[in-house]
Amino acid sequence: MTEIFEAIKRSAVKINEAIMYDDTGYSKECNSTGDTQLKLDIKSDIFIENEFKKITSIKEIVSEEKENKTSLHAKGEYLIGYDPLDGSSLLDVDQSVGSIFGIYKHNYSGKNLLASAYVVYGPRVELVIATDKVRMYRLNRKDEFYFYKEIKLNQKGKLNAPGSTQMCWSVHHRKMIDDIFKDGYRLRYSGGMVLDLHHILLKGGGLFSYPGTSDLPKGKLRLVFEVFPFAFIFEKAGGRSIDGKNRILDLTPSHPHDTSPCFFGSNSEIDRVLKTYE
Ligand code: P6P
Repeated sequence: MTEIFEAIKRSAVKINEAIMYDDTGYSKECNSTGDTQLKLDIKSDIFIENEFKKITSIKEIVSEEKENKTSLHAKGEYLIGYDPLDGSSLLDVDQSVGSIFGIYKHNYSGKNLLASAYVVYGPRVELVIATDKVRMYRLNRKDEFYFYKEIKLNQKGKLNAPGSTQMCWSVHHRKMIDDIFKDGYRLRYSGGMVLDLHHILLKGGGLFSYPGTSDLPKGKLRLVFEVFPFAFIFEKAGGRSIDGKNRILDLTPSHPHDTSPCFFGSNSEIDRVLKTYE
């Protein structure tokens, strides 16, 4: 699997340079969800696919930017689901964005997720890889990633990142979010999942929520490319991730682009969600 992480590092350097200096405008294409694609969405996806093509242990990949799976090497053992540039709609306001990767075997279910990783393109470029533990790396002046620290969550945090359209929240979800703020939690929400979850992970805990709402009953975030990889990371860091009732990693999507309501956090905050949603 090491060669996969090395490929992610190489693509991260190229994507970061493209973010810094290339055209942040829209292309004439749409992705499978009907979102108009940024030129950088397409470019990032190509960088990553070209790196993964070189690795014979990868059997198949599926990108958030493409409807269908791409077969690579018939004898490969790994399947990779990835979001090449999550939060790219924030690039025009110079907001940190990221790439997310899930490395699976057999199929794209939560129980078959072997490892995950994400890259944050911000003032620095930071890479987080979760296998047995969660390890964070930073990019140096020579475009090399060096180990910086292990990430661990406390039992309880101080940050609250409430996603989705508030006018579409259920009554019980709104009360839970309000109660958390009444307990003194700080609002930290950028609209970019990678930065918002990275923030909670590095600050030791809290709650990120993207619930089912009246406009999006199954939530907005995609299981294979976004939710499973971060659920794996939060659990390996000592936290948890649920859909309001079930453990996220116990879920099996019927389609790679399936979405799910999702909550990521420290144990204390996830217990609070379970009580609210039971
Ligand atoms: P909302 C970005 O478009 C994204 O997919 C995630 O990165 C982010 O967490 C979410 O959407 C934000 O959605 O509805 O809160 O603006």
